[in-house]
Amino acid sequence: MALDIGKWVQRIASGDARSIARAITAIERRDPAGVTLLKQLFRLSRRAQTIGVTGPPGAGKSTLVDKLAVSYRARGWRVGIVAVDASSPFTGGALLGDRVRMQRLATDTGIYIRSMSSRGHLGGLASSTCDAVTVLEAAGFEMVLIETVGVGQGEIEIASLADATLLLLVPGLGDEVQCLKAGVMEVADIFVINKADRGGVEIVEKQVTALLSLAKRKGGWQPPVLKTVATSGEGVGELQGKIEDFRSFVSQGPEAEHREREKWRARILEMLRENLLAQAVGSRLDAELVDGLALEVVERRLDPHSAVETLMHNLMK
Ligand SMILES: Nc1nc2c(ncn2[C@@H]2O[C@H](COP(=O)(O)OP(=O)(O)OP(=O)(O)O)[C@@H](O)[C@H]2O)c(=O)[nH]1
Ligand SMILES: [Mg+2]
Repeated sequence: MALDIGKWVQRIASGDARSIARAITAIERRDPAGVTLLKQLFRLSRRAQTIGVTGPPGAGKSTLVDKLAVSYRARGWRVGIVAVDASSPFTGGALLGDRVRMQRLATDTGIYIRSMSSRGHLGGLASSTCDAVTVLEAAGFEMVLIETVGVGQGEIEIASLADATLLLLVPGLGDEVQCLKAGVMEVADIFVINKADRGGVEIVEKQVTALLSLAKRKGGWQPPVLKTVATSGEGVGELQGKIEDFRSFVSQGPEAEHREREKWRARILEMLRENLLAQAVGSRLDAELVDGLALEVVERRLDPHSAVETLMHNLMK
């Protein structure tokens, strides 16, 4: 059946959940219709506030995101949730958990939940997530919560694209806190120690505070370290207060005007990079040549830099 883009756009704008779901599926599949759709949706969309929630598997991200969503909803906001790879292989039952919460929240059209797989995004996971946010913005959602497992670089990048990024930690992480500082520590605006009802909270708190005191933040924002019990909602109100504080800090900062432009600049260049690569790999790049070069690199007859030079030369011809 031929798709009427105009009708599709209209239905999304009216908030129709099935049309939104189809749009996000088209984005995930890199369906060309998805791009046509996105162009029209972008002009309709009004910027939503985005909050990235990241952290290790099972830290309580979904539970906290639900609590935040319900609370923002109670303030009259329409809230979208994008959970990237909600069914992490580490925690198994997460998918079932997501179904249960979808049932609970699905009766309210002011809340929309969507899971996206982190696998198989040719065009880049961050791009797909940004596009999904555009769809939700066009559908009138004013707040979008983005949940990612803070493991891969791509996931960390997504969380860092949000207006505010929360990093969830839990007691008993031990040495993992040390590992985390490599990538996620830098992008987190607010640190949340969840499962504060469990023992060992002070230890994580000390570790995080110690790490934070070493890093001087750009713009002078000192990321707060908060404690929550996502299951009971304890500390969630305070967390929302800090999110608000951070937002006003950013909006009053000297780089406030540039921030948005810089964000889009980086996004556009990243999209260009993805496009150029897709084009090269798709049509003009000789797969056999790449295989041959890879083999030469394996056998140490060629270094990877020279291999790329050969490919560039080949593409420019
Ligand atoms: N005791 C305690 N349990 C919690 C808390 N928050 C979440 N949990 C439980 O921890 C488990 C994992 O919670 P999720 O919200 O699914 O965690 P997640 O970080 O989204 O997990 P993945 O998406 O699979 O990485 C669930 O059984 C929750 O009920 C908390 O504050 N205290
Ligand atoms: Mg989850």
